[in-house]
Amino acid sequence: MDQPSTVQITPPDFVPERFANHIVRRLSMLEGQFHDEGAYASLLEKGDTVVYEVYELSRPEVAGELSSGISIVHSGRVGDEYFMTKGHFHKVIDTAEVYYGLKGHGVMVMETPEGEASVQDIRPGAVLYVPPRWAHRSVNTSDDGDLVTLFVYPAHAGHDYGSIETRGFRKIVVERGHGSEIVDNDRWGGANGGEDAVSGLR
Ligand code: PAN
Ligand code: ZN
Repeated sequence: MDQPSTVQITPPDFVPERFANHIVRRLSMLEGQFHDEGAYASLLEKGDTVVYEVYELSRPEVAGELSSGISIVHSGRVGDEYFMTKGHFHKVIDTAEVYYGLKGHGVMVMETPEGEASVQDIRPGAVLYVPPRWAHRSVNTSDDGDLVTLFVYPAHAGHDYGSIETRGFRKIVVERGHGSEIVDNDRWGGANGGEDAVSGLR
């Protein structure tokens, strides 16, 4: 039987080796996600920079278990759009997730297959509840520091990246001269556009 365990997730005692999985996602893995394709191509030409990293305490992927870890979205932009995670629905779509802000600031961009959208602030000390059925993507809106969060989700949830890879989220987060702004994603073709693309998830 597993024994209770403790892991230090913030400095000074953070030990990366304690985490089974270290996932590193580079710019090339986010192809097609940023709205300014020209800016994406020229940034990639300069180097395949690390956009975000995840240290995960993975557990067996069965109901009853919880997976947890820390997500670190680095600071940066592709054109006017902030660095962000790929984002996903959970494969078992009626599973929720909790995020806790540890460092930096940003937002969680969320949406349901039914067309609802929500964008919530993430700051140190904030507990963000992502209910069942809501796809989620974290975005670092700071120009000079990592966005670090703790996450916990049911270990059998799984990740479904497909529909997000195709059309992105309904909302994107950009810098237009006076801080971050949430605007419509043109790839969705309007407020109600694209519902067909996610109908397979219902
Ligand atoms: C998190 C995310 C993590 C990376 O563990 O997987 O922040 O984001 P992407 O999976 O979208 O690349 C989570 O939400 N797990 O369910
Ligand atoms: Zn998730």
